[in-house]
Amino acid sequence: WWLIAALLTFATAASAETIGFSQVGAENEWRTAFSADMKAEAKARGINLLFDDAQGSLDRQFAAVGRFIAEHVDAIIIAPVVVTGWTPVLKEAQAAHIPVFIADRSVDADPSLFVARIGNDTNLEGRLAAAWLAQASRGRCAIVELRGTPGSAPAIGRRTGFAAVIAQFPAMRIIRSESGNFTEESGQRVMTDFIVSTDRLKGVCAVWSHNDTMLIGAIKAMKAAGLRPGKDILTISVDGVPDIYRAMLAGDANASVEVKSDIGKYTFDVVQGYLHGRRDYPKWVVIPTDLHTPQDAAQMLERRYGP
Ligand code: GYE
Repeated sequence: WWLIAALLTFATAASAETIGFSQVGAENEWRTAFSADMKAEAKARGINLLFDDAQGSLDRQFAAVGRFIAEHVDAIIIAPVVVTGWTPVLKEAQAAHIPVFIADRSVDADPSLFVARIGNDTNLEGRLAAAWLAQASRGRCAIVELRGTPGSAPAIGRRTGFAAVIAQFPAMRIIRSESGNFTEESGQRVMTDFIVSTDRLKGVCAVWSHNDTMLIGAIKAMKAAGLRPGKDILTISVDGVPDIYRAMLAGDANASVEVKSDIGKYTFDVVQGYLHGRRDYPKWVVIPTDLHTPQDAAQMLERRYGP
């Protein structure tokens, strides 16, 4: 019997997949929730996950992917910091016959260099945000914009989508726009500058932030200046993290476009399906998105993160 047991152990060990995952960093609550979900999902599926946190550095990402290739992993998942620069490293993986999957953010590279991207529609997020604001402001609004990390897919897509919709409304315009790098501190700092440079947001009707976390920082800056976000200044942001629902319930925020962070299941379904022989995946496996307001903030908090 020990022979059978030994063979069984060997068979299970041999079938456990080793998958490398190069993650952007840990810049905010959305990102850390995504990392935690990927780890939990890999564990539940018996995947040996090699996790690398690039701390926002593209060079660190390239180095991590290089290591995964050298270690002959079964597959590589990349959540790219920025869209550019990926061709050489993707070609290296292809030459080593290791399939690559792009998760969350997109890349600007020949699609034949990766199997599929599993991720959200950042342009749609920008359009949804602008459509909400057009309604809430009746199409008249001077906007300050907090942008995400320069060169990152969500900063590009959200800005473009938002701009396309407000272009339909002659009385809606962006009067200030600055990057807050998707972090709370930068969001707070940039908003403090906006408050000074616009004489305490005089005439400003809304803050549009490429993510919730920067807006949380901006809310702090506005409150510190005696302004009333969520009341005198409309807010609209993206992600749907717990803190934004709490801010909505406190009356400090008005709306957020949800981007799911528990996307490990979507990602590993595709990666494992591919490793087991499925070949009919589209290049883009879309993760759906929707918009939430104080009306359903309590439900959202409960649904996603427990009481
Ligand atoms: O919105 C932001 C994070 O790529 C969708 O990155 C993601 C974005 C998310 O830093 O909070």
